[in-house]
Amino acid sequence: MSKYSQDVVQILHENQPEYVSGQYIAEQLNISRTSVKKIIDQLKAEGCEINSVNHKGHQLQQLADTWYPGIVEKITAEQGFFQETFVYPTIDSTQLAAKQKLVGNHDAILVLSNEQTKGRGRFNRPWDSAKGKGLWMSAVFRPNVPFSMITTFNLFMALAIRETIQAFSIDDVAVKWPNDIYIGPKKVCGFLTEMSANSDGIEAVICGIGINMNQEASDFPQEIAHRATSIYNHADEKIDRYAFLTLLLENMKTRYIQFLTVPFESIREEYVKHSNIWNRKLKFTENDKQFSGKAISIDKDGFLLVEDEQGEKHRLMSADIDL
Ligand code: BT5
Repeated sequence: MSKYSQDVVQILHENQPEYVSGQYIAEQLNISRTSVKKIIDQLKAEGCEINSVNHKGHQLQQLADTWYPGIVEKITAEQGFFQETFVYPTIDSTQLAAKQKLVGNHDAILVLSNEQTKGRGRFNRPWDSAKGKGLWMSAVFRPNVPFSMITTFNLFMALAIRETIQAFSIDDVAVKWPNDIYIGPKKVCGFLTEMSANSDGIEAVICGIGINMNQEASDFPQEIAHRATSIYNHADEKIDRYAFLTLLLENMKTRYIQFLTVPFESIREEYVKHSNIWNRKLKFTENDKQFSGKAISIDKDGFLLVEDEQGEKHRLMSADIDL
């Protein structure tokens, strides 16, 4: 996409819901009206809904299912949390990119891509990251905290993600400790937290988040179709990716400040209330060990306390749980 089409999208977006004349856009960008018309046609072809009316101009109704860097940067600039934002149409993995970007600076960084060709979950499992359907992002944080605190980072982020999805879903959204967000019996989001550290302490925390926003049930690959869902499947209308991103970043910022300033204890009740693992038999896989049991509680460090079928207690830092 040319620089001018980015500029045109931005002008239309800034003026939404007003009509903007071709003449005005041409003057702003110092290009001809014919070029403006061509760019508008191209934006329509890639999926932007734009009303064009003679003698009135162009009115943006809806952006295409893609990330326009200028608009994402405007959102992050207004928020003032991330110093650097990188937006890609396609990339292997935002998590890999974020790890490369964090070297040699101290910035909070946001990496977004419209598609990932090698999205990964934990243990290198593939993460389906279809083009234009979801939010595939990695956020680099720079907390100046002791190592021992990092175990609770995930829990604060889980609440930020859950409440954002809930704002767009008509059905209940729940956290599945430690890394998933569910709607009913299906996974709508998976996230992971990785850390980079040196002898001075934590250098960065890199949070990779995959959220299924607008998939239809038939969009998921067969292997995961029975256990994956999107927010759209639980909403009255298509999810506006920019409104979603704006709210998510806001909630992440709030929860991050909370993580830095208050202990997990103060959000534990809220976390427990929104978790879907209580009062049911669960199957746990921790490393290579498997057992069935019940989740009892989450302790102050964010570890899950579990009782297996033999009555033995376990304190888990992480695990795979089958509901
Ligand atoms: C996770 O791993 O759930 C963490 C996923 C993190 C993905 C984000 S996207 C942006 C950033 N860049 C990356 O490369 N990664 C992060 P895990 O708990 O290991 O779950 C992986 C499992 O979820 C897979 O084995 C599938 O069964 C299932 N799965 C894969 N894609 C899915 C999808 N789109 N929706 C729901 N489930 C999916």
